[in-house]
Amino acid sequence: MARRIEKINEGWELEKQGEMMAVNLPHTWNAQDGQTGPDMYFRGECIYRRQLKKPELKKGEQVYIEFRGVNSSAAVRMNGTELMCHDGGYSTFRVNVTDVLKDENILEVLVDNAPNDRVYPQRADFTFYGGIYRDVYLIVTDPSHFDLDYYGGRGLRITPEIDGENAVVHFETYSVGEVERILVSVAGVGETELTLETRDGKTYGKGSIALPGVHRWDALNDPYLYEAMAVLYRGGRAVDAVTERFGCREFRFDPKEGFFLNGRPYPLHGVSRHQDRLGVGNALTRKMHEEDMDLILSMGANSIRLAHYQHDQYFYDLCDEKGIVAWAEIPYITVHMDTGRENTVTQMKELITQNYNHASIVCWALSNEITLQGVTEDLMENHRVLNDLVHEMDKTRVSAMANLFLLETDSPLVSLPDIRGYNLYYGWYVGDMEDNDTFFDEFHEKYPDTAIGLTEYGADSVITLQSPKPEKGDYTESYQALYHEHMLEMFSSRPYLWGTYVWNMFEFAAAGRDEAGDPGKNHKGLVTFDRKQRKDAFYIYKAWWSREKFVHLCGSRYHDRVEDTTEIKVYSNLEKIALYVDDVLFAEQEGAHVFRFWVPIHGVHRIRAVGICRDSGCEDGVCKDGSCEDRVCKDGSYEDSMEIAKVDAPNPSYFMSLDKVRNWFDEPEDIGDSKEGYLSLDSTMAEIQATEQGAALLERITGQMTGKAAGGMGEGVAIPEAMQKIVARQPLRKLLQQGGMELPPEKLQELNAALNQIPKVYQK
Ligand code: GCB
Repeated sequence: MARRIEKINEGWELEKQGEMMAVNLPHTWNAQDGQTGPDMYFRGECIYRRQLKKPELKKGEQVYIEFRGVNSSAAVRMNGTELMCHDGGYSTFRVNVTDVLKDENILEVLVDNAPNDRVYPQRADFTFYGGIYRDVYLIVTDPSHFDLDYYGGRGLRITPEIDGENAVVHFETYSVGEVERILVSVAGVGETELTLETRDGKTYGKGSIALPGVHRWDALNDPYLYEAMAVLYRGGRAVDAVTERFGCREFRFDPKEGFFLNGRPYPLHGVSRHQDRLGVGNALTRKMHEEDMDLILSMGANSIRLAHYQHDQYFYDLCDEKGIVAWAEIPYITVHMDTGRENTVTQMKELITQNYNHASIVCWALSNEITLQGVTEDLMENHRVLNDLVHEMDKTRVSAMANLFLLETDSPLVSLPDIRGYNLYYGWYVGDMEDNDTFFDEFHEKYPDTAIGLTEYGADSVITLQSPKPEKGDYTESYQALYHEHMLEMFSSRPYLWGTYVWNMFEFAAAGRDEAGDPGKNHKGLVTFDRKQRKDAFYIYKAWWSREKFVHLCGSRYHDRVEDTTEIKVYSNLEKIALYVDDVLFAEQEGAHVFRFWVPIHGVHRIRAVGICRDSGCEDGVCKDGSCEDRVCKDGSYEDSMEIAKVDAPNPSYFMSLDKVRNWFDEPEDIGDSKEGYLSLDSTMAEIQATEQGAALLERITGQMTGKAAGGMGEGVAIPEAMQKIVARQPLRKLLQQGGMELPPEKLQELNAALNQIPKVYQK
């Protein structure tokens, strides 16, 4: 009865710039050049071509080709006839090819990832890999079938409604062709026949099934899914069927107490995920999706922001199955285009239609950092349209937005969606880590009735870079770890935050970037781009979030150490750590999450940290009676070890070339002498701004600087009033460095000398 579905990933030919090559799908033509930056990757049109034998068809049967993701635009041709065009690189679309089918056919897909002013994304901090990078299927259906033409959906919408211990599940079906009846069943529960109504050649079915004693989808605790099947009958026969899983859960966002799931507080401990990986681009296999999910779960996260676009259906399926609470969004990002509204609407309709039944998804996000170039009336209107669309299409979830840190908290845009989040990078691009705390304290005080979350935060690190004196902007694994230690502490005392999302779980390609000697990538990942190395920061999250007991020694890649006494830092979710140096007990420490030891070194040392489990029956890391939750400690194996060595000179591979970033062991640049009582490069922005001449000088400099921040994303940005407080505390010298202004020493001296002509004014 069911439709016939065949995956047609094999045997394609790619025509790229006049050259032909044989490829299998999923495929991207930017797997290499999209990851090496800066900005050199091929963006243009290529053609994928494949022969297709006509399947055996019974009378009236329809043939569709289903594409699960083609970036960014696609035109589908069969035997030279163009059948459809699709704009948007992240959603499913289908094309009905029945009328043009011959015995032997040529299927051609013209794929284009060239820049334009119509399709989002156009400007963002990630690579827009071109290609047919997700699966392609051939579908044969009866002339009567669940609708395959409506925004890539599956023709079945499932809406559970919970009332205490019980639930009612509402079903809506959309179908075409002659329909006699539609039966819907929930496995192990029951069956119902839908009420049908036919309008404009389509049949709409409606009905409900009661679930007494409903088994809730309770995220990681119990991600229970029901399975529903809808069967369409014609002429007394079942001719088409679809199955979908669904989950029953209640959730809400409380401005004071954060996120609630099934009536209980369930703070969302999240990470963001970009889908690509090293050498593969966005053309992932299922195994790769599974590996990503396993890494996220093993760190203890319970929520994922699936940024910045619709992800593979398979990944939302994994979220449902594993119990992850998911944030879904469209790639309406960075810079608003007056000519792009239609595309935002289509992408949102596709996102919701295709993903409505996923229990994991709790919100539909309208945009990300869309106000980089300010808030215009057209931008506002675009958001109103999207917000209304979300509410019209889905009464069970909320609309959301991820705001740029520069967006004033009193902007009407901030209060437009149901829930809101800010992307904050204090402690990385601007300001200090503590500015994150202040931001939320002030926001919460000013808007106590508004639910607020942290939709992005992070710091870059390249795994080889190490420092005993980590500093913002040094790209070391050490600074990244410190930064995240702070953020976790900060969250722990702000229970009103509905969720927090690390940017990013994985390193990803950002062709516009050129940082830390590894161009084309964003290095904020807690895990490397190839998924092979977990950075130290990964383990501070595990220490706070995961119940799987472990001990992790930080700095295992910081082998050669110049300091006489070195810091040995341990992350663990156990309460007591014993540290051994060269197999002799050095010290024991009780605490939580972070354990710091200061160890004098000379020569080569073996460092071993042993976690001591306090569960009943356990003693000194040994679970005597096997009562530990995962029983691992019964053999005392909560431990980690590493080797370090005292050396005379710093190992140059631990730091970046000096022209890129200053390091802990560098002398500060010689900026010439500075007169007391006069401004200098070490004066704070506030001190400089307080003088008329200083302010004028600053205006010239900062104008050049903002364009350089965040891989060029900052072009055309003005720093609004709200930011000034944070900027004001920074010495100019530091700001120049962090803003990416690499001034040669003579320029620095010149600038310092100019400032040194200006007397300081008294400042409170
Ligand atoms: C952001 C953007 C994200 C960037 C990130 C960064 O705020 O939303 O796309 O990758 O900053 O690393 O700068």
